Amino acid sequence: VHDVVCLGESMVTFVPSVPGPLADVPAFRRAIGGAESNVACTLARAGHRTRWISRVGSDGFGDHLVGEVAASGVDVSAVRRDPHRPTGVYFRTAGDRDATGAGRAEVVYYRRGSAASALSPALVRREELWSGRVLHLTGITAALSATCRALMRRLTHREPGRPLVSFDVNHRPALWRDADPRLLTDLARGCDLVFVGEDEARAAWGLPDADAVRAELPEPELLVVKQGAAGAVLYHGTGRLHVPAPAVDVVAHVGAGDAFAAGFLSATLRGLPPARRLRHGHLLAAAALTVPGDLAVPPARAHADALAALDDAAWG
Ligand code: KDG
Repeated sequence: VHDVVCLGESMVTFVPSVPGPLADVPAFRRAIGGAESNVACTLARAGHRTRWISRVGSDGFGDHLVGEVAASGVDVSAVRRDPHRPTGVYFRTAGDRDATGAGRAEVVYYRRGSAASALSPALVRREELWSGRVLHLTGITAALSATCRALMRRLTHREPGRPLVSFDVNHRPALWRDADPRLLTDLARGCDLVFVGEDEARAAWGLPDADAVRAELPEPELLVVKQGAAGAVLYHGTGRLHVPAPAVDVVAHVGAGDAFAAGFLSATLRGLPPARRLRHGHLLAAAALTVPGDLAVPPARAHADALAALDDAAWG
């Protein structure tokens, strides 16, 4: 049995050798990306038993992805190879900003028709999905194809015996040009634990702040609204708890949300109280924020526990 099962597409990522607009980048370094496998890898590195469920092509990029995720200690036995469709890839700028320091990072996906976009209710086995205490999903999957949307609807349908279903909204504007991101609200309503950034809630749903998100999403037992450098708010039942984030020198935001989810899930699996869960989320996010890639080495558990036990005055 696993602690956490994560389902979603991962891609080979090409990270530029130099900063600046993609049009000017002469060479790229190969890395891996994928929100759900990031969560699985981070949790595995933090000592949890995790599984990643996905599809990749029968190609070298698929070999590389599966090998890298397995090397983090994740069970990849439920990852299937598709002989007809390729592994998705994507390119992005090196930091969060363009060369002038002004614009947003550029992200270009080559994932339409990918192996993972063929994920569907018929292609995933329930015993593999439900083999953990937690099933972790993200809104990215819902944007990939009609069959992926059908799978997400199925997985977020409340039914007896299912594990705790965790959902990170992960609104990626580039994937929602032809679809209505309010679908993400419907999916979130069927989950037990939901993560969303205040900025995402504004962009995807037009909601102004954390309390407005809770008013829109009263169903999940646990709702975490992340407020960037200001911290995060946890709504649990009728409770509301804000915990500030430690100040860090940000190198790149990519992967920080996934690390936050991993930290929060780890502390939840360990039965830690609500404030500690948020703090473990912040600590793992801080590690990810200070490296250029998606994945960081999480702090040792004893060290993270000692930091999470400091009182509020030491935080924020
Ligand atoms: O959360 C990080 C992810 O955004 C990145 O790894 C790529 O999964 C990815 C996506 O679809 O954007």
